[in-house]
Amino acid sequence: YFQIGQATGIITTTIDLRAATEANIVLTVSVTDGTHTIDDFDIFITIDNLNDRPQITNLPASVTIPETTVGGFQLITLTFTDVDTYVSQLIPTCTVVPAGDQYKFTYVSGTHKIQVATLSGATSPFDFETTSEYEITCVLNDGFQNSVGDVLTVNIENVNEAPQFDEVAYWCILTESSAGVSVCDLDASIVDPEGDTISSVTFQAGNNSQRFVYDRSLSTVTFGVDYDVDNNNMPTSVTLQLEAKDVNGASNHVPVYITINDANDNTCKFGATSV
Ligand SMILES: [Ca+2]
Ligand SMILES: [Ca+2]
Ligand SMILES: [Ca+2]
Ligand SMILES: [Ca+2]
Repeated sequence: YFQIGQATGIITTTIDLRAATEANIVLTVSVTDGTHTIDDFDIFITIDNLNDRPQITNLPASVTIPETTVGGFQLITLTFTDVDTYVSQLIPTCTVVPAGDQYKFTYVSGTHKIQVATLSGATSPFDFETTSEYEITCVLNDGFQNSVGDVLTVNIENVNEAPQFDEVAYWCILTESSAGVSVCDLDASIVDPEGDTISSVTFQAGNNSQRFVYDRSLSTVTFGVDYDVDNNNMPTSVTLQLEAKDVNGASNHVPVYITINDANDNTCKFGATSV
């Protein structure tokens, strides 16, 4: 903090003492004429009214949120103290580890809140399977001193996610036939985001679903009964819900629009013709 002028013997400060963190300092001054040295001269310096470090009083802390948490969720409201501040406003600088994930969090300076950032599409920025913990380190600076040790640990909790279909809907065209004869291919790809085993893929009950069968291994639909549309026996279009469920019980479903064409399977009736 101090230096002495070799020619003048005047001791002056080398820093702004508001940046000093030690109140009691001993300077040992030595003088030499080239032959003899006197070095038993101590100067005891006390810095009065030392600038206190600013503090974030409610950090360190940790919070746990599910991986489905969306933007705007408030993680913490920071509280500050500093008895001697040399800036107009205390504003923390917060950095996130992993470093590439800074965009997932925002600090609102008006309310001192750290919250989950709002991403486009209102999706959650979190994925437990990718990153399960973040560390947000915040530093307050009062113009000369920094706060220390202020970390918010954000733990991400796993949520079981349902299997996902590669399309929002599927279409299928069948021709009336006996059970299992006419077939359409949905070409559906169904995956679980966490890699869980998908335990079942079936049509939900209702709307004639018992008349149709989905084959998981081929991703095809066929009739479960002998299907006949003539005389309005059975409908020519049916919308079913194809449901996929994972081993942990999460399920998801999409509509399958089925059209059943009439086959030329009834005897024609000829009227009188003339040539
Ligand atoms: Ca201070
Ligand atoms: Ca996930
Ligand atoms: Ca998950
Ligand atoms: Ca799952």
